[in-house]
Amino acid sequence: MLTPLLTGRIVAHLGKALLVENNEGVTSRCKKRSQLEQPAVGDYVEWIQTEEGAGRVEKILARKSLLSRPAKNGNTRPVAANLNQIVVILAVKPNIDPLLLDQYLIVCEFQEIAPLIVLNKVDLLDDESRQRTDELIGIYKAIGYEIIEVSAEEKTGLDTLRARLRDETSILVGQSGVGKSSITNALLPDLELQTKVLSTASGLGKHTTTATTLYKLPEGGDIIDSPGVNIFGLAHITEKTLAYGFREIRQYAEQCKFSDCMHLKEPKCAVKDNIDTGKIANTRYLRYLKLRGKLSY
Ligand SMILES: Nc1nc2c(ncn2[C@@H]2O[C@H](COP(=O)(O)OP(=O)(O)OP(=O)(O)O)[C@@H](O)[C@H]2O)c(=O)[nH]1
Ligand SMILES: [Mg+2]
Ligand SMILES: [Zn+2]
Repeated sequence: MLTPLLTGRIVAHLGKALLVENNEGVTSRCKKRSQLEQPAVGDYVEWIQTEEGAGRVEKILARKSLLSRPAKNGNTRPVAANLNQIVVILAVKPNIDPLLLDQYLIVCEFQEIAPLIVLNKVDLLDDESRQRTDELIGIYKAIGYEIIEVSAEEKTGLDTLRARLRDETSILVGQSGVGKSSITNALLPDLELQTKVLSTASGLGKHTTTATTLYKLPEGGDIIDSPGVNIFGLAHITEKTLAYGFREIRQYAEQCKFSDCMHLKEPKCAVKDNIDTGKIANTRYLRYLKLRGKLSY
């Protein structure tokens, strides 16, 4: 019997199994054809049904973008496909890790995926942490990054966030515990329902953020909740190209005397000059050096 090819989208990656949602919003637990490359959440696919609620992914349709993370032996593993926004979640607790923040932003710059920074747990801010946080996020605002303040707990700032997520496909990233799942929950009134659908299909019995999962927003658009690990490193980025990932460094690099200036000790370096004028934050420059050191190692 000839089984018809169906279209669908991968909405969760559960280790061995993939959850594929069809055009009617029904999910099936699928394997992939053995020769097929690794699919990612967000991929549009062609698949066939092999039994009730189960199937096999046959083909991955052309991707608009792909976010990967480093895997064993210098390989990369796809995390999410067809994104157009990366939402970096910061929180008062755990402490903000600016080096990790910069790494996420570097990936956004290289992949030309729009970044959005969200500061969660603002309900926990006191005078001292407010001042410390303002100093840090002020640096990012000054170079054009948008920062939205929310509290998933007290449900503040969520309308502003909703407006920025509408009609986009966004992945939420950040350290474990910053509140990615809590924000996802707060944005989805029917998350319980969506979770149930996924849990039944996955057979896991409960929702867990060990799996990257895509949810549909009621206003339109999708958000992908991912596990809180450092999910993407600096794959494909070299010492020579790193400066491109720091937008303010990139801006001044054009004015350096040498076109291959690394902004270290070269004469007439516009980057170093603008650290002195305060146009480039020294803390960002120091992290550029630190990451550069890591890449050369
Ligand atoms: N006070 C406060 N606590 C929050 C807020 N948002 C989340 N939390 C708490 O922070 C903890 C971690 O939240 P999660 O949503 O599980 O964090 P996550 O980023 O999904 O973590 P991983 O799945 O491990 O990556 C939970 O105990 C939440 O209740 C907030 O706005 N304010
Ligand atoms: Mg989570
Ligand atoms: Zn320079």
